[in-house]
Amino acid sequence: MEDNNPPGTEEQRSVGSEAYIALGANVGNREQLLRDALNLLEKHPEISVLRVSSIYETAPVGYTDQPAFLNMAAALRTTLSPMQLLHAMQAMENQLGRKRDIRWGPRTIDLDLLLYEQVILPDEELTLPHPRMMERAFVLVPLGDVLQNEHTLYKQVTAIAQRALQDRGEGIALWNTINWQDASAHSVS
Ligand code: X6L
Ligand code: MG
Ligand code: MG
Repeated sequence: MEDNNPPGTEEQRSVGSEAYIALGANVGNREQLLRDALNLLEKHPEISVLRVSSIYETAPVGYTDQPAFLNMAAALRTTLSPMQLLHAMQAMENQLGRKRDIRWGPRTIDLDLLLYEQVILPDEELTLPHPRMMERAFVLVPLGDVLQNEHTLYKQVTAIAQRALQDRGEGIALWNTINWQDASAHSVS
């Protein structure tokens, strides 16, 4: 029998919209918090986690007197609108103990919506694409792992990411790699 279907499940290739998010954590068990966030996203009935980046340890930017971050990125497929997805991500931040005290300060988990299909949204609550993503190596290095070659931003993002990874001054180092396909449990312990 011949298989003429493109790779991936029907859900992965056509239902809903593709979105890219950035994840960060610098308080508590940082790697576990990233994994918990991915599992919460996957558990949501209208979100599927398609691909995950490596995890990078990154020097804090903006407010520098705080612990190092673990940062990563993920490609999602979702039937939620951009604003619904943002609100779902904020609920997950709260569920994972996010407290909002110091601006740019330490956080158990930070989930940022970077891209949603080709949507351009100049809303005060949600700006798409994320207005500062192209200036932040701790976003672009992991994003380069999950963007597909065909994406309109692939060349630009991976060019900046390669330079940042080679330049030790950017303070970004590979920490660990998650094999999402083989992470069959996908459960929050
Ligand atoms: C001047 C002024 C230059 C402000 C940069 C940059 C502010 C980034 C905030 C900035 C400025 C941010 C993370 C982080 C934060 C993170 C790492 C932010 C918000 N989040 N550093 N700093 N990873 N490494 O996820 O992104 S606070
Ligand atoms: Mg952030
Ligand atoms: Mg945020």
